[in-house]
Amino acid sequence: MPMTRPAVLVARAVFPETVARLREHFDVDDNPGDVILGKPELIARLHGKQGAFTTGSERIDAEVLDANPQLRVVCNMAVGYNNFDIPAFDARGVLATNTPDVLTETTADFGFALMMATARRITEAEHFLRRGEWNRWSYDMFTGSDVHGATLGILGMGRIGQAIARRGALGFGMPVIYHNRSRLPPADEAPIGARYADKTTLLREADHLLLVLPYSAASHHAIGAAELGLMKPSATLTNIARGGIVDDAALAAALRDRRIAAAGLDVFEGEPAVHSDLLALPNVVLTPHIASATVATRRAMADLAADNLIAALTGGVPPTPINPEVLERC
Ligand code: 8YV
Repeated sequence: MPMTRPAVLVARAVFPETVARLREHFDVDDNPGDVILGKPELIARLHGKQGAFTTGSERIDAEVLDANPQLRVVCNMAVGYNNFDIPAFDARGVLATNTPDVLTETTADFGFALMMATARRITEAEHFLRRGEWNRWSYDMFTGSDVHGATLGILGMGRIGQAIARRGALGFGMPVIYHNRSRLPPADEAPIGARYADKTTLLREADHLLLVLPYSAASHHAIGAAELGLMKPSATLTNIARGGIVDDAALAAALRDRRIAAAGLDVFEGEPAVHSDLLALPNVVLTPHIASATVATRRAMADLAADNLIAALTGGVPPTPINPEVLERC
């Protein structure tokens, strides 16, 4: 009698090689047309599936899990997992996995690039040139603020935050100040000269502030009008973490009134929609959630999500579980 293979859903289009690899182990229901599945379609497509390969766009909550009690594991192709209701996973013994580490350096490169583009007004200047408005040099044309030697502020000092701090301290001679739920051990602070501070001090002292903290109810609108009001008028703010950490309407008002100099945003509240006030402003660099988007890193993320799915459903040890305590029930 042939053994029945587990069935899995690959919720979004991914590398054909990843799907082919999953087909070696599973009956795969994939989504090559990359249709975004609303909750009813997601629930329906998960029927009969033991596993799922998801991205940040699929919300997996109690309703989805209860409608699919056969589901044993959901593997996110992302390090962030605010699209998962982890207590609901825990309560039902469903394993959740993510893709840490493989995207750290790539995401840090992008965060630094976005901060530099923001400080040096690169996209604003490019739009000016493309509009055909460049007809002479002038002493103050697109003057921005220096990155080298400026104070780099980091809110959320996890793996990506530390990778950005290394770039700033070692490559650009930036004093680094940070705030995080927990302070780094001295051995991690010392090589980059990172100084731990309370959030108010961080906001007051940073010349370039980068947000690299996970989204949760606690970090919702961690940067709003009051926080922006503490920042230097010459400061920049860069968000590569998650939409919702910044109050986008308050940020747009602060940028419009030049209460801070500029912002770089890769993530937005309610993305892919972008607040219309932000779209109208010149002093904000806007990118469509691409911080991890290099070919090699997206491939590594897909491979790691697939490794997790295969291990979880074939008796192996998933490399990067979020809630390992449920593993024995998987
Ligand atoms: C993903 C991300 O591209 O890993 C994360 O948390 O934000 C990005 O790298 C996105 O979440 C799609 O899954």
